[in-house]
Amino acid sequence: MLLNFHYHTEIESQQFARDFYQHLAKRRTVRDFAETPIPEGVIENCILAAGTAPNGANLQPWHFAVAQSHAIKKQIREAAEAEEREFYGGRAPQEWLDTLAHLGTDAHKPFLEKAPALIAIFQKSRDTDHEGKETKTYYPKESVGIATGFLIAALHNAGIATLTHTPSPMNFLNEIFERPKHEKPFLLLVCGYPEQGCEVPDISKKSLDQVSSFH
Ligand code: IYR
Repeated sequence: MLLNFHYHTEIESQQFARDFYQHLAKRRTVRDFAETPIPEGVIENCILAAGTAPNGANLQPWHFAVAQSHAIKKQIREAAEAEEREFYGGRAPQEWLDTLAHLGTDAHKPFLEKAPALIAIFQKSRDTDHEGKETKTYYPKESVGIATGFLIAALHNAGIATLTHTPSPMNFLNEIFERPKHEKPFLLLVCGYPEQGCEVPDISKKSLDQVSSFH
C-alpha cells in the first residue's frame, strides 16, 4: 500500500522538534502518587500508542497487564517490597547502592498500592505468527524497550505521571497476572497523578555534547 507520509516544512520540523523536546523535558519520574483515578480511555489509548512501536518482524512481542483493583495492587506491593528488602538489605552491591543514594529510594513502596494504575509490561519470547503458527520472536527486548518508551511518552502527553519500577526478580508478576512462562516481566510502570506537594530529586540531564557526536 502507498505510504501516507506527512511532509513538514523546514520551519515546522524545527519548531516541532524543539516543542517536543521541551514537552518531554518536563517529564519527571514521580514516587509520591495521589489516589485520583485516571480518566477512562486514557490508559487504553496510551497502550495503543505503545503498540505502534517498530518491532521485530511485526510480531509485537509485548503484553500490557493493567492492575487497577486494590487487591491486585496490594499483592504486587507485598511481593515487590519483599524483593526490594533483599535488594537493599544485601543483594545489591555497595557500588550500586552508592550510585542510587542521591535518589533517596528504599524498600518501602507505598505507591504500588496508592497509585490508581500499575502497568506490568511483559516481553514475549514466543508468539503466533501472521498465519497463526507458533514462532519465536525477534529482538523482543529492543522491541519492548521501544514500546515502553512510547508508552511513557504517551502517558506524559496525556498528563499522567509515571515511575518505571524494576523490582528484581519480577517473576511474581507472572503469577499475579496469570501470564505464561514465556512472557518475561520487563518492567512495572506506576501511573497516576503526583501527590500535592510532591518533591523530586534536583537532577539534570547531560548536554547534547555529552551524549552525542556528529560526523
Ligand atoms: N529497583 C529498586 C532500585 C532502583 C534501581 C535503580 I538503577 C533506580 O534508578 C531506582 C531504584 C527500587 O525500585 O527501589
